[in-house]
Amino acid sequence: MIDLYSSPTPNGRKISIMLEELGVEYNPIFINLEQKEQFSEDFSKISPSNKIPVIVDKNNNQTIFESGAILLYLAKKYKKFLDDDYYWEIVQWVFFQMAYVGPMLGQAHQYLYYNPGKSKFAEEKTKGYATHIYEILDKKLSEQEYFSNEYSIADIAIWPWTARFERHQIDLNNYPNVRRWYLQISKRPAVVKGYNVVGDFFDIPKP
Ligand SMILES: N[C@@H](CCC(=O)N[C@@H](CS)C(=O)NCC(=O)O)C(=O)O
Repeated sequence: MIDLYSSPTPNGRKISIMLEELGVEYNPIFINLEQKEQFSEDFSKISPSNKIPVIVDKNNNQTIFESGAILLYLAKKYKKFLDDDYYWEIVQWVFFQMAYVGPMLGQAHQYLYYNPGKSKFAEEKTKGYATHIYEILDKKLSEQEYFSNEYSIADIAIWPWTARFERHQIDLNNYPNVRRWYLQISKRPAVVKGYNVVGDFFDIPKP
């Protein structure tokens, strides 16, 4: 059994989607970020950065924080969604998500969605980053169906962030290849199930 500490956010959803895709038995535990449960003494012991997601694999007593590391751990353990022949292609897109897509779109949400009007500079800067990110995603997806030869942890890492397109003010209709990929992945039963496992439930946004 794997315990998943999570919240209904892009980083949390990556892991519930992965676990659903793997068909692994897991126990989702809601960490209510609004109520600051991430700072509780117990949670701090398994999450040094006080952030979700975290997994505790009870089978071997392995605790892991950071969603990219968790995806790599699960892919390696269950030998799925990380094809050896395409290992570096997949890993580079996972790192691209971790280092650029997540941090920049996360900042865009702060300035464009939660705090509009506070800093014109930050709004323009993060809008520019969001546009750049979608241009990169759209180009790659114009060349192939997924971020690698087949559906992989790269898609699982990136997709939940694109599901927040409204918050970073991106019209998916301007990125036809991302739109095609986004809608295709939205229909996967594991994605539909993994989208809502803790906290309030939401519909998957449609462009
Ligand atoms: N790089 C981390 C980022 C995790 C992260 O930012 N989690 C957010 C939710 S999506 C969080 O727990 N925020 C709570 C806080 O910052 O207090 C990962 O990918 O796991």
